Amino acid sequence: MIIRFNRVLLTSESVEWSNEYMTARILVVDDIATNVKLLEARLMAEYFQVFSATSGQEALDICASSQIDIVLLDVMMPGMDGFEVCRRLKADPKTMHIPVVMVTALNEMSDRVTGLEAGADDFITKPVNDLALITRVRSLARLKMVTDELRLRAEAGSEMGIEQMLHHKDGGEGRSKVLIVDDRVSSYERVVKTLSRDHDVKVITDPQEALFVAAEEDFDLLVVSTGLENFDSLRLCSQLRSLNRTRMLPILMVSNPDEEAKLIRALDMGVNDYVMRPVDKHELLARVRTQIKRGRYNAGLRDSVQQTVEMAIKDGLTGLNNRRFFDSHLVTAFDKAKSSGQNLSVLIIDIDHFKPVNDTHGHDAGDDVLREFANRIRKNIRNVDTACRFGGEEFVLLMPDSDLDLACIVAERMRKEIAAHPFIISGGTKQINITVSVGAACIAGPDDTWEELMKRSDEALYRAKHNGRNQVVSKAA
Ligand code: GH3
Ligand code: MG
Ligand code: MG
Repeated sequence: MIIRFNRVLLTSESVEWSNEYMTARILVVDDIATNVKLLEARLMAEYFQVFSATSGQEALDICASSQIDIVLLDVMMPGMDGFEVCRRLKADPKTMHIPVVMVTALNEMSDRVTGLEAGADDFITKPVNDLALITRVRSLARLKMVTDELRLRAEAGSEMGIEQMLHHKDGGEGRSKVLIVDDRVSSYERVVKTLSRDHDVKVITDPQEALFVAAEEDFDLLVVSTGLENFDSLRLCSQLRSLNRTRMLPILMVSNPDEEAKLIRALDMGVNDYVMRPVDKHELLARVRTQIKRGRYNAGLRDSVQQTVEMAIKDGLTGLNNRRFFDSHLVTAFDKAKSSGQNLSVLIIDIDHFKPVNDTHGHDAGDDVLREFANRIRKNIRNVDTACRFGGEEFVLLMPDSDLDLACIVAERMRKEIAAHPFIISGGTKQINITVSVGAACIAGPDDTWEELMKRSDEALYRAKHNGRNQVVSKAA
């Protein structure tokens, strides 16, 4: 059997899951060789790739030099103990994103809390329960894939290192917004009391309402009780994971010891972590802190990816789409129009005598004109139209489902709007008159190509300039 993993696909807005077979690279750290062998055998049976280290230093070296997805870390080791290894991994920007699971011999609460405070993402106790081990490892591996993919995307578009980019971001300290979903006072009272000291806590007893509120407001973490009286908490979690707005929101479950099966399903669904009742105050605080920190780290990465994507297709001065975007979009729009038999028109709009604007009033004034010009274009087009800055003072407008007559009407309206109202420049101290020339063309017949379409609008623009500017000229095929 191969463990089935969810592979991450990225779009500019969201991270989505799709199913694919996948494995993860796991480092097992323990000073006792038999313990290593034991874990190794269990993980390898599930087709994980297993590495091993018998000391803290060796573990740090391996993490620094190879791609490790998860570390299973023994606490009690001579020399550097597990807590210290964990602290060092989490303090190093190069390894801080690797999930660490502490393996403790004792079921000591103080050990767990020390581990979480050292930055551990989870812990399991010896003797290791197979199902818990595999489930936690799978869940962490899946989360790490999201982070890795985001890191890659964010880094690809930036000259800065990712850690530098995130440096100014809040690392999870300070007050956060936590939403608790629980319909039993006896069960949430303690959680609210514990979390209220450090966080802004809101309680919602109706899961449907909770779903709406979670989608509308910006929470850092959701704490969902498995013991909801009138609603299936797993259903709520699956709804949270399917809504775009809440897909990436960290969820922590509060569960009962006899609900292990339910918990495993929840973790498979993408729930991030859990605490068992009776809830230990310190454990809850530590887990909440870890989840919030991780959530913010990923949110920071997503923002940078978003920015990178936008930078690649937007013109910095006007905010319109850039030439690169236009070139690829034109081909798509043209093919779509052709296969559906719909019209597609193109306007090329060029500012008349723009060079003298720069020469007379300065380059900044020229920039003012370009920005205002873009605003006026934006106001005059439909949602389905695409406006791009083609280069310099030349713009194009792609109009799906529009014939040449309609394109000319829009072009004429725009031309008038530009000519009728002077442009304000130089911080409001001056105003100047601007005119534009427009060339229009429309897709024609099954043999037309996008190259021909662009050529016709270009020729029309040339005519408009040649005939004295401040006018719209169209060219039929
Ligand atoms: P025509 O009516 O024939 O279009 O004349 P024109 O002066 O508008 O055309 P030309 O191509 O001779 O000059 C375009 C000018 O646009 C030259 C260039 O300095 C200026 N330009 C291009 N990009 C920018 C920009 O981003 N900011 C500013 N301020 N000027 C720009
Ligand atoms: Mg040991
Ligand atoms: Mg010009």
